[in-house]
Order: sequence, then C-alpha cells, then structure tokens
Amino acid sequence: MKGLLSPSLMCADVLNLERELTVLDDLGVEYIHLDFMDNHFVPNITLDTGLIKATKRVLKRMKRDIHILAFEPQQYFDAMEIGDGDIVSVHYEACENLAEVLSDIRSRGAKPFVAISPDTKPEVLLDYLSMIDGVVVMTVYPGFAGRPIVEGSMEKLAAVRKMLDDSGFDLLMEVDGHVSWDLCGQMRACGADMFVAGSSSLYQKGLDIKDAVARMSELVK
Ligand code: S6P
Ligand code: MG
Repeated sequence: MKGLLSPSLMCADVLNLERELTVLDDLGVEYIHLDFMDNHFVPNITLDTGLIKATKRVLKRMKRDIHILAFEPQQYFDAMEIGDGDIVSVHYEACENLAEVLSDIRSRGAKPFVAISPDTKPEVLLDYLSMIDGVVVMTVYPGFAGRPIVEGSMEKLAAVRKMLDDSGFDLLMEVDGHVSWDLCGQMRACGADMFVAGSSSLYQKGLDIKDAVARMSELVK
C-alpha cells in the first residue's frame, strides 16, 4: 500500500482554512489531520469541535483524520459529528474505559485508532488490536507543532509495525510529530503507512503546496 498523507490543519493558515482544505482536497490528498485539544490532557487548545464539524461542509474526497488529545474523548463525538469515513484517534493515556470509547467510535461508522504518547510502551496496544483499524505513534511530546523528534522514535515505529504484523489484523500505523523532509522516508522504512505533515514539511514557509505534496508523496510512496 502506498503511503498516505494527512496534513495537519493546525499548521495551516488559520485565516484561510476553507481555501487550505479545498486545495488539498483537489490535489487528491487522502486525509486532513484535525487536532482537538482540551488544555488538560495537553496544555494547549487548537481546533474546536464546531470547526471540526464544519469541515464536512467543504470536503469532497478527502477524509477527516481526527486526533483527540483530550480526557474522556467521547463527550465531543456528537459535536464533531463523527461518522462514516472518519478516522478517530483517542489516546490510550486519556481514557478510563478505552474499549467502550473504541466501540462508540465504531458504532458511528468511523474507524477507531489508538494513539500513544512517546513515553507509553507499545505493549499497551495488544489488548485493543482486535477493536481498531490502526494506531497513531506520537514521535513528539503532544500538544504543539514544531517540536523535536523524541529519541528512539524510529525503533519504536519498527517495534509497533512488527506487533501489528504479528497480530494478523490488517492495521494501519500513522506517525504524528516531526515528520520532516529528512525523516519521512526513514519512517516509511520503519513501517509507517500514514504521515501527519506539519511545520516540519508541507507547512514550511514559502513552499508551493502543490510541489510540496508531490515531493512528500514521492518520499513516502
Ligand atoms: C501535536 C499534534 C500534531 C501536530 C503535528 C505538527 O500534538 O498532534 O498533529 O499538528 O505534529 O507537525 P510538526 O511537523 O510541526 O511536528
Ligand atoms: Mg495530531
């Protein structure tokens, strides 16, 4: 399977979000990464539930890849109108009853993913592999764009890939955090399928978005 791009909307021009979404959609980009934060699980606030819901009005082919960095994420599902075609990632560290949250996502027609922060061991995923469509491996400490990659991230990606393959389930591995021009090829070689592209790549200042998408697609193909 070819590598899938998921540009991070929190890194785009916030005064022109409709245009930013349309350009990516028209270029055939597969996913748009939408970070929701509660200022508790992580010390920041980015896109709100109303904005995440409103993206549905403009998206044509591009699907939503909603990353919820918040405690008890199910309280936001209705407001975001999660449903068919959406990927919804919730953090292992943020859910009291993770199995219940994943089943709620599935019951709405969306694809449940579990995200793990850098200090969380991959083994915690084992109990949930039969309930999900993929995992998100965070390779920076979550909450902000532009952070440095955490040491050992490549080894972690390779270990998670092996775990997913050994499970016998057909599961995607998404990588989120410092997916740079220099590192995205290596992340692909470690088994990542989906790449969150932010300030380390597509959203660097001065780039032509069409050229940048083509370049990144080639690097992770
Ligand atoms: C951060 C958030 C991410 C960022 C992305 C930014 O917690 O979940 O999705 O938007 O990592 O990319 P970069 O290249 O600036 O690290
Ligand atoms: Mg994210």
